[in-house]
Amino acid sequence: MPTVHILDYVAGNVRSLANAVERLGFTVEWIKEPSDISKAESLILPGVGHFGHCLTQFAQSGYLDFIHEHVASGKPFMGICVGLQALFEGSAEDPSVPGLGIIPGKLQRFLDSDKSVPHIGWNSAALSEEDAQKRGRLYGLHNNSKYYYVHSYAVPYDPDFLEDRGWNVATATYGGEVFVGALSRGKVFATQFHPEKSGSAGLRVLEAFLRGERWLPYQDTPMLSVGRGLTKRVIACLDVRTNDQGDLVVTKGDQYDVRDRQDATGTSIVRNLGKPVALAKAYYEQGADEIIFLNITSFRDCPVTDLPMLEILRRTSENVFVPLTVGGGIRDTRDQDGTLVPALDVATLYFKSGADKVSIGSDAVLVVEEYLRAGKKASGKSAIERISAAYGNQAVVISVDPKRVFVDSPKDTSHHTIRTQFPNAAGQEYCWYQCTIKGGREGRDLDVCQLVTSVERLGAGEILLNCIDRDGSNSGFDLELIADVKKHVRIPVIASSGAGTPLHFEQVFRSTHADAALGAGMFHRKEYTVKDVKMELHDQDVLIRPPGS
Ligand code: 1PR
Repeated sequence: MPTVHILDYVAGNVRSLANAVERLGFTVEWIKEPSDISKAESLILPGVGHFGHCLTQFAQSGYLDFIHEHVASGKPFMGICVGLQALFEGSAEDPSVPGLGIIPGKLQRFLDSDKSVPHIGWNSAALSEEDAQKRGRLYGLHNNSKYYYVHSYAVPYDPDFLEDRGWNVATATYGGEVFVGALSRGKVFATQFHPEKSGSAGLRVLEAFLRGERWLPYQDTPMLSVGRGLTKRVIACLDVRTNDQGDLVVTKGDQYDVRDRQDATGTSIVRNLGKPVALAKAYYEQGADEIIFLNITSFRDCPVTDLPMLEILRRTSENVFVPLTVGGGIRDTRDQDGTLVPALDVATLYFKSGADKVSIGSDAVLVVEEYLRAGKKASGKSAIERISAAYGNQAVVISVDPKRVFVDSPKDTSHHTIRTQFPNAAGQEYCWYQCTIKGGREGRDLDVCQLVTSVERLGAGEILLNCIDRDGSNSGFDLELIADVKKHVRIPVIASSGAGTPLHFEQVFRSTHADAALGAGMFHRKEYTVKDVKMELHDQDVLIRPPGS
């Protein structure tokens, strides 16, 4: 089997890239030290996280000269995400650290006045229509396909600047900004998106690079025609726990209660809706844009010894080429022998097993309480801060488990209230959203706005916004909660809890600015597929990634 070399500098999920390369029939050799680069015929430089951190690591470990040499020799080279950014002269993310300088220009941060930053999700990488028709598909890129991006900094697209220097450029549009999605000159190819996380469209691009197929014939739209820009994401969520027989199963609660009453004996049993790896694969094939696994009883177990959960990730990432998030138990923890295991090490275990993001629930609430007690002074020691410093804030999702607390008037509480269209039985029209920990078992004196604004400052990259009142209800998302949270943060928000039909997804995207929406029960019970949701959204003119693309 032909071999490709991948530079492994221990930043995030390189396992998925290796899985994708192997799936395409190529063998991976890891570059462990600079001189290994001389042996490489085809070299991939993956990258996630912080520009300055990555480039400093390359420089200190002596990689820069070898990368320059490889590129100059005219051998195939592919840069992915920060691997693309590294080719430029520098980035506003860390102006003190120079890039490789192979391409003139610098990266700028996206403006967040009109949109969420980081830019997370599926967007285009399109050549001009004229170029596409004249030359074909650059490394298999298709103007109608969507690819998975996750970054806050980008190369602004300046028409002709790069083309005049011999680069072919595919662009993407985010809000009013047009930026470089992919570019190539000679045998250098670089993508701002992650091909290994971009479903079959991404695998086609990776395969074309590995086979050295720089231009593939132009293809008319083989699938649903979609517009340019960032799509809304449809996510499938799998709540995982051990059932009464000791098997790890996907379960689903009603307002977080996952036990069914059993007949005659009256014993309650954990609802078993299927096997995690098989369900994740099925949702991927139906067109899910992301998969989330939540280990919902992690507060009882020690995740470091929770090998089955790691195994679920490893096996899923062999077949599922969209982003995987894992949550449950991401916090400083004690191993069975009493050794303290920092949250960063727990997260690292998950990243190495195939996770792209980790989701933090209970620990985020406790950290924010401490942060507020300290007069909004960050300690620098929390799991959020440490993991985002090491892996980038896009890798840190905060899962929020709120429930409504009704009051007669906003004056009756110090918390941020909303006036709801759904008063309670006592006729109270105001409510605040109370944060809970331990899977909703313990309410805290903290409201959702305090939580989300604080975690954004501490370095979180995304909010997974559940709602205990709506969970498992099939009655639709809590639009009031979602709209309110979106007003308070710039980072993306995933709407969760209550989805019962495809129309609920249309509703949440139409009436709030949610960036993504998640379903669980309706998919697990096989009432609807992810594809059903996407087709409904497409029919209603909501921009999506076409299922099966
Ligand atoms: O606190 O960091 O250890 O993380 C624990 C994680 O487990 C948290 O993200 C928390 O939300 C989750 N969790 C804990 N207990 C439960 C439970 O159900 N008993 N599940 C639980 C939360 C909520 C959603 C659910 C949506 C959509 N699940 O993920 O999938 O509500 O459901 P629907 O579409 O069927 O309505 P930590």
